[in-house]
Amino acid sequence: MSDQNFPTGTLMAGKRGLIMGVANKNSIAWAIARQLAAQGAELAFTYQGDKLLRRVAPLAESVGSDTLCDCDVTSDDQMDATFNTLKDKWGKIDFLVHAIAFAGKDQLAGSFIENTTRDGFKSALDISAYSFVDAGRRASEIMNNGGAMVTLTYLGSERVVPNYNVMGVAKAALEASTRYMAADLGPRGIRVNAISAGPIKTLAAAGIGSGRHMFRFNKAAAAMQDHTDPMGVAGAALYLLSDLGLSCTGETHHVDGGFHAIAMPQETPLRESLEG
Ligand code: NAD
Ligand code: 0WE
Repeated sequence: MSDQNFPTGTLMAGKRGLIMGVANKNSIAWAIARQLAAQGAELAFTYQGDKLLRRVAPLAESVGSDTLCDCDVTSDDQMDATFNTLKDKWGKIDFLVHAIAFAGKDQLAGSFIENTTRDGFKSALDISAYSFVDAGRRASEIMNNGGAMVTLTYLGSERVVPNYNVMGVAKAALEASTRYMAADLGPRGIRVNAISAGPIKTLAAAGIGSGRHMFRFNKAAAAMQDHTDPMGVAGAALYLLSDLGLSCTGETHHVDGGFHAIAMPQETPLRESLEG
């Protein structure tokens, strides 16, 4: 991250919301949480199991949050408990951040057509796409008119990225779900958008085959010839979740240094960086 000073202000003053998907300080959801907190938001967090509570609890505390819910999105009981907790504590909420994705490691390598199993497909789509529909429905039931939701997606939904495989299919479903959710909730003034981030070094991006090549290629081929800064993703989330985002809904907004806009990069920087 280029610097840790998230612009302060009052864009989110009086607004309350749930952040799903913080695993550690490198999580995209954590950059978003800090930016929202710096603009006055009151936050609640979910975490995936006891192992991550040790990491998430001190982060939550550092932004003044005392609401942490153990929530594996494949569990209806834990989803019920999470949203009941919010209802009991706050009554209403104003925003939801969804930054959750998972596919089995065996599904994220080699040939898509050969390696994608029925169970692998189901689980990737369940955790990475249905969970936004499910959380979005539950959130909408306690959301003030004028609220907003954001999810995180990746270009592998639109174009082929080697090894991203079934996750690309799940992200395509997530983006389509964003549009249908936007249509359903639009009449209530609730906006639903997705941010398509470029590659960022998080837990979810660690240990992927071809990771070094991917980060280097993305930097070289992006319009800005640099890595995606999570602060830019956090800034986009602030825009979409605050009243700055009025009338923007059903959108997939790219924050990737312009990588998505380039069909063919200039030869020189690409060759230098691929050889270097
Ligand atoms: P991360 O590992 O920090 O976050 C992923 C989160 O998903 C973790 O907190 C993990 O606990 C949670 N999760 C996975 N399975 C879950 C389940 N069954 N129930 C509840 N939570 C579960 O990594 P990140 O890169 O910050 O990922 C956040 C989002 O951003 C993901 O949707 C990812 O696809 C998306 N994204 C990441 C990148 C990147 O390069 N890092 C780029 C574009 C989009
Ligand atoms: O959405 C993601 C990654 C999501 C992800 C990561 C893992 C790693 C560990 C989902 N499931 C798992 N399962 C695991 O077992 N990104 C956008 C980051 C990412 O992942 C890639 C990428 C990029 C970019 C995988 C292959 C190619 C590119």
